[in-house]
Amino acid sequence: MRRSNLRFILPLLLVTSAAVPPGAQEPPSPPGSQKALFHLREVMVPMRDGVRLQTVILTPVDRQEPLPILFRRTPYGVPSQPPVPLPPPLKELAQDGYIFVLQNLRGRFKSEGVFHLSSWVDLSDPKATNETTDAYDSIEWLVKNVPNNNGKVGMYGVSYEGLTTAMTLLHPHPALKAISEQAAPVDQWMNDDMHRYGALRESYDFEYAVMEQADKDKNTHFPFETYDTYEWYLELGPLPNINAKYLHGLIPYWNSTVDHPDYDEFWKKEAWVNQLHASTVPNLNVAGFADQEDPWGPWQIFRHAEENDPDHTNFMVAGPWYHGQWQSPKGDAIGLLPFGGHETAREFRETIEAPFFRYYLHDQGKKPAWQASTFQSGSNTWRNYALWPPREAKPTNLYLQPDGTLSFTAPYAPATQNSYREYVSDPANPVPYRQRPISPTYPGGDWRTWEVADQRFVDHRPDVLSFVSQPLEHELTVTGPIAADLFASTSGTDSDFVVKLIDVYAQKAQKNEWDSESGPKSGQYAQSLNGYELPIAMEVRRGRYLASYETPHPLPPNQPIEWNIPLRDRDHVFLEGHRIMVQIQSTWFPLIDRNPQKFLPSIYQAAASDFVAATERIYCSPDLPSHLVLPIMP
Ligand code: PG9
Repeated sequence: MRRSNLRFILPLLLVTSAAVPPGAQEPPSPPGSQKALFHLREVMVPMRDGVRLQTVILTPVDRQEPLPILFRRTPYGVPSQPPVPLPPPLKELAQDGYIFVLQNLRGRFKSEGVFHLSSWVDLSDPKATNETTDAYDSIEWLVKNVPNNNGKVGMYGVSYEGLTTAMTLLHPHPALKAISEQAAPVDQWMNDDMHRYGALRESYDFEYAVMEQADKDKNTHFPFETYDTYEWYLELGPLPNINAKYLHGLIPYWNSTVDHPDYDEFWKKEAWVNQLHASTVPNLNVAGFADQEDPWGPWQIFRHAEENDPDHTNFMVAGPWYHGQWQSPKGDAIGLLPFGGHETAREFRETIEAPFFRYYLHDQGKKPAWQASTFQSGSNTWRNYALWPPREAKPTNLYLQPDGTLSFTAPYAPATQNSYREYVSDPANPVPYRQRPISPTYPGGDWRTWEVADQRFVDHRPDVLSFVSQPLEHELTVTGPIAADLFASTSGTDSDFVVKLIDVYAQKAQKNEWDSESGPKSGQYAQSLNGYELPIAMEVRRGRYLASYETPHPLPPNQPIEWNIPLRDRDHVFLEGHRIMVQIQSTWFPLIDRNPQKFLPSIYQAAASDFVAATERIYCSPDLPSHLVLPIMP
């Protein structure tokens, strides 16, 4: 990439930051007067092709005995000072005694080589280098060269750092004894950061590619001219304008995205998890149910490793967390929603993460007695499961009814034969994915919690259909994978459907809330949660990829067809008195790029005139019974 050109094209306006990974980590405390707990040494570690990677080794000052190494590999920058005081995510681990090692990936900051922002691994090519081989070579060097290490290495990290951790599973170094991948993506076309089943995550893909590839030495934030990016992306128009007006072909990942609209070899190589068929290293997978970036990957890694796990070394932890929230200091709430007095992040680190590494790297304590552990939302309780999904969970259909209600009974003939509900989806007026103004993805904080935002901000829109149940007479627990099975038609030849499963909190008269003796703070919570529409699961599918991910097909206009929309694994209790809601819409902007609603060979070549309004119908009849499948616990 001709980096200097980009600097010229975006003069002065690039807002930059270094060493601040996106996601949960709160900024490290500035160095204070406290005594450093670690010695810091920076080294350049050689890889098999001669490229050297910038690596920081933090050795505890007060430990004499040989210690295991905890290793993290990042594209976001490594510290130049020992952390003082110790940030919370390190504190719980540091108590057991570790040598912490942090390394910049190839091509980032002082590390040599080229950063590809990809997860290709070809193990059949002995000359190839990738994140799997770089981790292997680094561990080989570390165990031989770091004084006083005990020969055992662990790796962990969130998101990109989770990805580099997880990719060691494909060919682990023998000294690697335990890993914890946390929010690692596994297939960037199928899900997580960049796409959802082929539907482009426009704002994320574009803003992230700029952040990591505009400048090797920095994390770069695109200089939006407006604060409300909804307005910016709408004004931008079709996607070819990104290169035509702003990037001029200089950001490789963005170019690859628009050059490869379909699930072709480029993306299949990216899907590294398809090479994984066993639990090769003890692994604590961690996922956030409300992760706005990588909610899907950890579950795929868990399932792939389950294919062969005779020693039971493959574990899953999940909670109602935003991206990486389990590494924040407390994790006692997400957005307006308190976690019932639990400090879930601290509890996770103290009772799950630290004991996991203690067992495998210090030979102390016990192996987890469960396969999955979740912090269940709704009940606000930690739950352990011997198996995931639990066998007791019974897949149960919840039907969308033509009168806008939801029920566990299928629509019946003849009164409701061929019934449907419809709306007009207009790409010129797309549904915002969160309440405007929509600030840039990074570095602001409000991106983090949009997946739990009150959906009342759209339920009045004529292009959003809502279906809602009666208040529940008993609590209802859903544990395991959820899916939507819609029968839908469009008047166009391509279209998207977004499905949201929502927990509608009870509405009570305000007087009752203020009668409580628990004081104004809880009163405020109660008031803002009165009637709150809390998303439990949300996902989009793009019509052109219903029949094949590799070869897009036009949709038959005005003909109902089946849309299967996976809504991922969940663990949630809908409390008594709450209602269940399903919302359906066809735009989710600018999170997902607008579908022209007219079939084109590539949406990324669309012109402004290609975008047309379409009438969308959701069928709710005995023959075409749109429904959700909920894994209901007894
Ligand atoms: N979600 C970010 C990311 C991970 C892997 C690839 C691309 C982006 C991250 O937070 O690191």
